[in-house]
Amino acid sequence: MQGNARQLSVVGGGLAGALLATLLAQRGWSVDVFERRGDPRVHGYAGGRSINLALAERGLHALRQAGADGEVMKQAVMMRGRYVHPLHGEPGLQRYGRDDSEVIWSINRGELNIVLLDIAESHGARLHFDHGLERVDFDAGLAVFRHHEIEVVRPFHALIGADGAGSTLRGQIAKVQPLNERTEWLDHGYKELEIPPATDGDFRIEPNALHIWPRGHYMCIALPNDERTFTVTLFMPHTGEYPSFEQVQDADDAQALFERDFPDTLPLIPELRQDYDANPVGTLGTLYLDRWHLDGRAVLIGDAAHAMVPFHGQGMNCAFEDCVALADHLEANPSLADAFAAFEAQRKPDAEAIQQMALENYIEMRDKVDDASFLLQRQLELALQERHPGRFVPHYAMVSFMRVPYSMALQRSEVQREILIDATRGKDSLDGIDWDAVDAEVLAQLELL
Ligand code: FAD
Ligand code: 8RB
Repeated sequence: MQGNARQLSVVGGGLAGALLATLLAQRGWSVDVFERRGDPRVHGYAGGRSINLALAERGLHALRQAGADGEVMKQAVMMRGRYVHPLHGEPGLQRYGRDDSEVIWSINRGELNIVLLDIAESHGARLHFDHGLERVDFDAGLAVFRHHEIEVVRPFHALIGADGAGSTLRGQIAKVQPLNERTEWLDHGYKELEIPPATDGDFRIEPNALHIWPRGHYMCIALPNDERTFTVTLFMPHTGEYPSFEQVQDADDAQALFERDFPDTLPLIPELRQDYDANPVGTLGTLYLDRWHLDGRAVLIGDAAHAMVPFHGQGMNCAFEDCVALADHLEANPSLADAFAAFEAQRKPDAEAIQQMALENYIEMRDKVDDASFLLQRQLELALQERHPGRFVPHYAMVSFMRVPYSMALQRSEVQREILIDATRGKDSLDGIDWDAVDAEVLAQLELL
C-alpha cells in the first residue's frame, strides 16, 4: 500500500466517508475505508430507531455526482415547507420555495448510509468494518485500528478523516501539529420522540412538510419517515428557567410540559413517557479548527472538521459538498499537500458561514416563524424575488436550493435582511411600501448572482 501514490485511506464509513470513497474510486484512486462499527448491511444500522435527515440541493448534487441519487430518492419524502403549529391559532404551511421544484427531502440515515456503502464497494473501494482508528504514527506512516479485541497495524499513504464530530484522527493530528480546537457548546440540548402511524396505517399529520412547534426559547420539530412515522425532536435549554432539561427530568415532567405547551402533539405521541425516559439528552455545539490538514499526510472533512448545530439542516449537505470539493482538488493537484491546502482554503470560509447561519436559524425557527413582522418581511422577500430575479434571492433558497458558496449566501443575506427590515419598519402590510426606494436599494447593493 505504501508507495502507491494513488492510494488513500478514509477513516469513517459514515455519510461523508462512504460518499467520498465512491467519488475517489470513480476517479481511479485505490480506496480503503475503515469504519469502527459493524457492517450495517449485515447487522442492521446501529442505533436502530428510525432517524431522518433533511437532504437539500447541495447534498443532492453531490449524490448525483456519485450516481447515488436514484437509489436514495426512492425512499425520500418531500417536504414543501414549514408547517407551523402555534400554541394558539391555526397551524399552516409556509412554503420554502416557489413551487415543488423548490423543496427539501426527508431521508432515512441508515438506508442512506447503506446505499452509499454499496455504491462505494461496487466501484472497488475496500470496506473494513469493525476497524476503529486508535492512533497514528505519522512519521512511520502507520495507523493502528482496533479490530474486535485485537490491534491491527496498517501502513498508509494519506489518511482522510471522515470520522465525525468526535474524530479520533483529529486528536492524533493535534498531537503533532496544533489545531487550536474549540467547541462552542450551545446551552440547549435535544431529545428524540416518535409519532407512529395512525391506526389505518397512514401518516398522523401532513406528511410533506417539516413541522415546527415554535415556543419562543424552545421548540419541537418533526420530520416524516417513509414508513409513515415522524421523528420528533424537542430542543430546549439544559438549565435555567422552566422549561429546561434540568427541570423536565422524567416522564411525569414531560407529560406536564407537553400538556401545557404542546397539547396538540399529545394524542400523536402515545409513547411520550417511555420515549422521554429511554432517550438521552443530546448535546449541540459548533467545532472550530485553525487548520484541517497535516501537510500531505492527513485531512479532515465533514463533522470531523466543522461540526455545527442542526438548525439549518445542513451538516450532511455541507459534508457532501466537502466530498466533491476534495475529490476535485485531488484531481487538479498532483501533490496531496497542495490538494489538501487548496481544499481547506476553499471550504473553511464556507463551513464557518453555514455554522453561523445554522446558529441564527434556531432563533428564526423557535421564535420568529409565528411573528407578524417576520411574516411581513418574508412576504416582501418573495415580492422582491419576483421584481429582481437572480438579484434578490431569498436566504432560504440560497442555502437550500442553490449551490452558491455558503460564504456568499451569508454575505448577501445580511444585505437583504437590512433592506427587508428597513422597508417594513412600522408597517403591517406591503401596502405602504415605497417600491421605488426599495428597488433602488436592491440595485445599488446586490449584483446579479
Ligand atoms: P458521520 O456521519 O457521523 O460519520 C462518522 C463515521 O465515522 C461513523 O460511521 C462512525 O462510526 C465512524 N467513526 C467514528 N470514529 C471512528 C474511528 N475512530 N475509526 C473509524 N471510524 C470511526 N444534517 C443535515 O444536513 N440535515 C439534517 O436534517 C440533519 N439531521 C441530523 C439529525 C441528527 C439526529 C443528527 C445527530 C445529525 C443530523 N445532521 C443533519 C448532521 C449530519 O448527520 C452530519 O453532519 C453528517 O452525518 C456528517 O457526516 P460525517 O461523515 O462527517 O460524520
Ligand atoms: N440534528 C432541518 C431545517 C431548517 C428548517 C426551517 C432544522 C435533529 C439533531 Cl432543527 C432542524 C432543519 O428553517 O424551516 N432543515 O432541516 C433539520 C433539523 O434538525 C434535524 C432533524 C436534527 N439534526 C441532533 C437533531
